[in-house]
Amino acid sequence: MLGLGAMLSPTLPFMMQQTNFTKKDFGPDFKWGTATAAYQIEGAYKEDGKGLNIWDTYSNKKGKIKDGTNGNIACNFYHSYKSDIALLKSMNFDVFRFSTSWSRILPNGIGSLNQKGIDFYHRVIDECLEQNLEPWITLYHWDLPQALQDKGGWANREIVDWFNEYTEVVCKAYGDKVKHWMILNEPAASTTLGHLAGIHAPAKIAPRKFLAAVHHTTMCQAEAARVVRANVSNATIGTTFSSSPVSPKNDKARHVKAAHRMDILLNRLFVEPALGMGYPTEGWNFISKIERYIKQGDEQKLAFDFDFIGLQNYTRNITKYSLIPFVWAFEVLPSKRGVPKEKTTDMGWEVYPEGIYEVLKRFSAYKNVPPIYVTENGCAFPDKVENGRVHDDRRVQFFKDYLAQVLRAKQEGMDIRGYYVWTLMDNFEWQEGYRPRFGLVHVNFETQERIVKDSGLWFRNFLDTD
Ligand code: IFM
Repeated sequence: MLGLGAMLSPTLPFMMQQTNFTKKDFGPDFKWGTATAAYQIEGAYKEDGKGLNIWDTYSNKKGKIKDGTNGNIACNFYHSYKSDIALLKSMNFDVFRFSTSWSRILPNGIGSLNQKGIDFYHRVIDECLEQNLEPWITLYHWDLPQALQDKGGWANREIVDWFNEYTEVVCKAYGDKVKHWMILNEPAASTTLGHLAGIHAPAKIAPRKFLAAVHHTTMCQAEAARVVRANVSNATIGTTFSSSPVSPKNDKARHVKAAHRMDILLNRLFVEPALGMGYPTEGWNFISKIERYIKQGDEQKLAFDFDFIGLQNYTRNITKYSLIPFVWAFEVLPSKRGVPKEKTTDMGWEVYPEGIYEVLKRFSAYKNVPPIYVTENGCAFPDKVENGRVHDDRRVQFFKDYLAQVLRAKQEGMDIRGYYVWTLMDNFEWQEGYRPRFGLVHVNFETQERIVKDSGLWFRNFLDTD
């Protein structure tokens, strides 16, 4: 188990990084892709038999999403998947990472299947294969069927069976065509924001439910991976984790303690049980209460021999002590610590390229860690369309700087096998709505017109070196 000391270990100055790299420097087998999520792009929220999910319910409530929007139409990917996959191919990527919508496939979460939903992902997968792109499926990217939320959702232990049932259906449907599987997307974000901070669906501020949800999510992480192993021949199985370097505001004991807790929440809570290390509870009484939800025999089931882990990194976190009960840790926002505006993104996150190196180094240091893919990295900036072009120079620079750090980690011997951009196209950014634009492709949400941004053109050129 790594402690705060390791997390704070100094890194080489950024100036020493290689900046004139090419695709070849990453090696011939390194995979390049883009990542997406069903709810953020598909739309068609009530079409062809799809059931509602917690984000349909949440975003359609007044006042929940900052710009008053919802994901009902989103990027209309449900109808435009062919041309969107063609755009991805045109930028010379190898991999399309997408998630399946649980309630499109099983409208009530369990029980009867929606054949039209199953057919949709067959069309997406077939289109990828046709274009010589590898489809990578994420089974859960935050859109729990509403019918299951009505039964208690992630706080109900029965979810382990529900999720296994859904996983088996998806594996049986697509397992002969899809060989790369990710079980969960960023479980730390969905449990914390959904059950503790109350700003993501199902929007609970409920510490006990949070602890239950964490344990059930961790159980699902490993149990569903076993279901994939049993149902898909030659599967490569992983799951993804959000990750951010965390450091205390200063070395005062209360801030150091707060940073330790923030680190557990942001970085350790899901990977350590998956690696057979159990829950990281030391020094945090609240988290140690998770034991109440652990039944006999559970502990042995939390680990799985994943073929890879996905790491997702955007920024870093500077933490200070807070009086807020249960958490007692708060981020000192970049704007409050003098980070200049040019060094923050449209999400208010600090651009901190060294951070991706730091998390790669840290996760690589776990004993028995499998190979790592960067399954998300990207940035939102306020892009403008000018004469049919989007000159997103800051995003181009962001990718150059972060990729330099990924390469640095790889050259130091860390087993990093791929890099996937978040995200293919501008989309519904959860509680922020459509304002933050993360895409390589600009989307006009009135007309659904697409324009490949300069960053997409940069990748097209960078990846065109075979
Ligand atoms: O849009 C999200 C994605 O769904 C999960 N990872 C972070 C992205 C940017 O906030």
